Amino acid sequence: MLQALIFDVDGTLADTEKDGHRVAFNLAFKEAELDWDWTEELYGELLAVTGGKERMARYIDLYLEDFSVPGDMAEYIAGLHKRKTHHYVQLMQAGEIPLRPGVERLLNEARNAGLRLAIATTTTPENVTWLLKSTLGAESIDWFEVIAAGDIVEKKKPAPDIFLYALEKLGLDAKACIAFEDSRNGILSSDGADLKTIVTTNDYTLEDDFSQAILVLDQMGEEENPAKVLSGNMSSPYLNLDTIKRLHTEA
Ligand code: XBP
Ligand code: MG
Repeated sequence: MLQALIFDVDGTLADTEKDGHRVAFNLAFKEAELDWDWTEELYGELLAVTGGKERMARYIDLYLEDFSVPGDMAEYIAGLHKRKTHHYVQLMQAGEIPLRPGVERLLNEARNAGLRLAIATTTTPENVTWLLKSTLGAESIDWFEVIAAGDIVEKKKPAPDIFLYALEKLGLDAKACIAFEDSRNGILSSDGADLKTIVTTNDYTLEDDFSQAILVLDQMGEEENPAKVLSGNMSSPYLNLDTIKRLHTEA
C-alpha cells in the first residue's frame, strides 16, 4: 500500500533554478568581485552537476583554467557558497518564487488522506525551509517527516544516497513510496533507490531522458490549468491522489 510521497525541491516544488539559485550565485560572484556571469543558457549546462559547490568547482575546471586563490580552493568555494545561500534565502524571504501549479493542492490532498511526506533534495537545508515558509507558512515545515538535504549524504544526485537516506529515516521500503522529480539526475537518483517516480518537467529538463518514470507531465496542474501528459496515462486534468494510487498499484 502507498504510505509516503517523497518530493524533490528544485524544479519540482518550485521553479527555483533560473530565477532563484542562478540569481543568487551571480550576486555572490559580484560581491566577491568576480566577473563570472552565469547566463540562463550557461546555467542550463552547469545543471548537469548537482550541488552548488560542486557546480562552481566544475565551472572553474571547464572555463577558468588559470583561476587560482591564495588559500585552499575548496575553502574558497565553500565561502562563496555561504554567501550564495545568504542571497538565495533573501530571495525566498522576499517571496520571489511561488510553488509550481498543483503542488499545494496535492500536498494538502496527501495530508488529508494520511499519507506521510518527505523531501529528498540536493540543495542546502535552509533553502528548503525558507521556500516552505515563504510559500506555505512556517507550520508547513512540520508537514514533512523527513527533510533530507544537501551535504547530509556524501554523494549527491544522481547517486541514490539522498533517497535511500529519506527511506531509512521514514523506516519504509521503496515499494511503499512514490518519488517526484523534475530532472535526469533526479530520476537516476530515485530510480537508483528503487522508487517509482512521477516527473514534472520544466524548461531546463524538457528534453531529459525520463524513460524510467511511471508518468511524465509538464506540471502537476489544476482544474483551470490542466497538466499536459508527456508520457504515461492520466485521465484526470491534473495530478491527484487517485491517479498516484492507481499508478502505484499498476507499476
Ligand atoms: C538541486 C541542485 C542544487 C541547487 C542549488 O538539484 O542541484 O545544487 O541547484 O542548491 P535537485 P545549493 O533538484 O535534483 O535536488 O547551492 O544549495 O547546492
Ligand atoms: Mg530537481
